[in-house]
Amino acid sequence: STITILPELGMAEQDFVADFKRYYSHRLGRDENCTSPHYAYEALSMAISDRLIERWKKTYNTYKETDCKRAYYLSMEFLMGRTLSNAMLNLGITEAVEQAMYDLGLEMEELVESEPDAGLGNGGLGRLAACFIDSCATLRLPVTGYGLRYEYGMFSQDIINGEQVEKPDHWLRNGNVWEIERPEYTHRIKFGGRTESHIDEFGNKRTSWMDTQDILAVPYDTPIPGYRNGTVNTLRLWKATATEEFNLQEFNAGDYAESVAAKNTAENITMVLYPNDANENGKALRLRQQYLLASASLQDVIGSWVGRHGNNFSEFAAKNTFQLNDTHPSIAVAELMRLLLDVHGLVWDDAWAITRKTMAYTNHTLLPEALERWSVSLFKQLLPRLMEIIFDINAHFMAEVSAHWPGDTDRLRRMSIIEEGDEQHVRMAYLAIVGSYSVNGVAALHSKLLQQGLFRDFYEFWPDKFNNKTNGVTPRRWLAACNPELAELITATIGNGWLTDLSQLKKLEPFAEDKKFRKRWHEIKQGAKQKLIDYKKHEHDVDFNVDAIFDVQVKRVHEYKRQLLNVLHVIHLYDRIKRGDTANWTDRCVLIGGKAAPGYYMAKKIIKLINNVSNVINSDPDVGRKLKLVFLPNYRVSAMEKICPGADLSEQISTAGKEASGTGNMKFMMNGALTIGTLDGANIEIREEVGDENFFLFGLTEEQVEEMSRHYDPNAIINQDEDLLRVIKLLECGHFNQFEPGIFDDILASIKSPHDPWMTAADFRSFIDAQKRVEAAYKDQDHWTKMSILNCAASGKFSTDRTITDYNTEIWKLKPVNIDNKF
Ligand code: 26Q
Repeated sequence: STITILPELGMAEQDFVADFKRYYSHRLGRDENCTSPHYAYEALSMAISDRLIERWKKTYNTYKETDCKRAYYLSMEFLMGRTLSNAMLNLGITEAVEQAMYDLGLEMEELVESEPDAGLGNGGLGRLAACFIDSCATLRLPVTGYGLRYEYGMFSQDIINGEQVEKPDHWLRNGNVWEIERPEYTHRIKFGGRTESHIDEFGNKRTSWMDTQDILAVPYDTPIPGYRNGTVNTLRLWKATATEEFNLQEFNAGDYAESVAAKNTAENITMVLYPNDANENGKALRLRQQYLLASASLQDVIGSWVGRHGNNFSEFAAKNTFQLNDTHPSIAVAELMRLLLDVHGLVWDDAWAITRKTMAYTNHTLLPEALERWSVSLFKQLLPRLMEIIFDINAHFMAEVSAHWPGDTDRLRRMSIIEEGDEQHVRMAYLAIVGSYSVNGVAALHSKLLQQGLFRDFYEFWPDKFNNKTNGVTPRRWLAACNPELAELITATIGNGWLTDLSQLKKLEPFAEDKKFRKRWHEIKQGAKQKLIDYKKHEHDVDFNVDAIFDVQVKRVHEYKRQLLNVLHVIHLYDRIKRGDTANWTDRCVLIGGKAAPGYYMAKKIIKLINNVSNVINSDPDVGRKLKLVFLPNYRVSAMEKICPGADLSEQISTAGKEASGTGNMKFMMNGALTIGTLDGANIEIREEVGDENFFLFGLTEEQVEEMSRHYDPNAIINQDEDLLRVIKLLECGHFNQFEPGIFDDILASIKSPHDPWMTAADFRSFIDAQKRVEAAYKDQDHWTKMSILNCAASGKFSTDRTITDYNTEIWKLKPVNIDNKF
């Protein structure tokens, strides 16, 4: 087939192939003797990247010329994964390129697989940022992502003797063909030093921040193409480098080697992503990273503003808005004040009015231990001017509160941005709330709990600031690209409108009653399961059968996510097999994957337990094909793209009230998995959309968890439940750690503790019963397929196109910009 690619740009197929060949042989200097697919991947990516550049410049210039209102998504994490397939999909050239590569004797899949993941994030929050910027581009919204260009992304996970071993992820080793360095937009970032104040000619207090040790922030831009719409937005990531004079000073003193070595201090700032998905408190390097992101991004936006409007900021808030991805970049509130006051000469009230109309804050967690606090002494040392400004913001804010509630000193203490105690701390969430015009949670339950619990006082003060934006995922990557067979069936059935309006999946609903359609749906699901088996065969010699339930839990390993509850269920199934209690058995293959924060002791123990249980079960001839347990090492974006099409059952089993939203739950649903889940985060909304009859609900509600935690007695629960008692006894007698005595004692103690905040024992019975309903349902394959179709059909709400449309209509208020190009 001769498929023409974008002839207007001189991008016909023959030109494309010529470009590919030229890059391969002349740019990269390879020939037919080169066996590594990596260079073919690079040459192909360069040829494709060329096809984005015209649109990118056009988009950039259109935003500038129209002087439209713009939004900036500030995030310490952008978990982008791979770029190649996504770029081809959004340009609409997937099939043409595949054919062209095939004609050259190249296997597309091999090229795609040789791209490293851009793992610049921990999990949900980072991947959400990536899905958001995809949807912004597709919705033609003028939104720029600002983040950090970590030299090392999320560590890669090896499992050795059942334990997690972290390996650094040097993802940039072979270069990155998708980024463009733009040294012309470098900004200077100050650290340390001291401040000095004086009164200016108008009687205003003015402050200088001096004797600082500066570093430079250099931007690297990645194109973010919309879905076949001509828009190409920008993800701008900052790299820290040393300043010129930083070296020179030392050089003049004769310490050449010292001065070159000192460069490291500066460049270390963006060296590595912090691999904790909860707060790692108090690390100075982390605060430096956060300030670098905030300051460089704000200077970038303000610099371009001043270029167009001079020092007139009267329209700044009407034309610019910053969305803060959790508190990680929330020092931007104080930095915007500093830039407006100290650099651009505004007075306090004007600067504060602008700041408060410009910043918006998204919260992603209710866990109190995950809330960011910085010690005032560290803050002062690293960022003295910022600390002063935060104290001033707090003084003004405290005056506001006491005007509203005169004499309520306890309220002042509770709401203060500065927490008093042995040592003073800055409460970053409060700084974000006070400095923002919008505060949102990421699912309905989560937003409600924020208002009634964590941020109750603030909600009482400013009810209109608070709102909910239920998360989503981009259907381009998480359905169209990762599951092309299912996507093709959907398009053949209801047309291709669903790609940009996922609510159209509703049109699949009647086809759940269509026998032929169901047969095809089932074939595709089984095919995806087989592919998953083949993919896993590389690493495991476990033989799992395609007719078993594929029961999947992939996410960061955390006690609140309760991978432990999942393992207890697996041990219970094993125990049933050993006791011969296998009437009406349904074969099951349990897949668990996820990384533990390197310093999280219990999470690492849980990984070890999963692997030990897996070894015992998978090698027991009594068990055979009835049950398998597999730990999937190094779970990451590109692994999820292979996993989610092949899942039958999605495990979303967090303790109610603890998972803010979850987004893996949405990817699985879109790909036709059924959910077994608690009433937590977005699970509640998933169940609402699909109906209780197509969802396996279990467990305590958030209120019941709260209530029970006051008189929780796990030992009584264990003793009253034969099945649980046997599971606990198997663990206690060391059945899964025959040669490693005592290694699971702490896990056992946590289950039995009346202070176990995750209430694993409390939900065991209800979980086991729900799993029984799963088994019964899976026996009726045809009915299961119906439910699978209905899950996909009901997943329309969980597109980030919907989420971003809500952010835009209720918070940002941007107008879509048509990039009028004929290509
Ligand atoms: C903070 C300080 C120092 C070092 C690390 C951190 C840090 C880094 C990442 C704290 C938290 C995170 C990530 C949190 C996260 O991913 N939260 C998840 O966000 C998803 C998107 O909204 C939700 O769906 C999940 O429920 C939530 O757990």
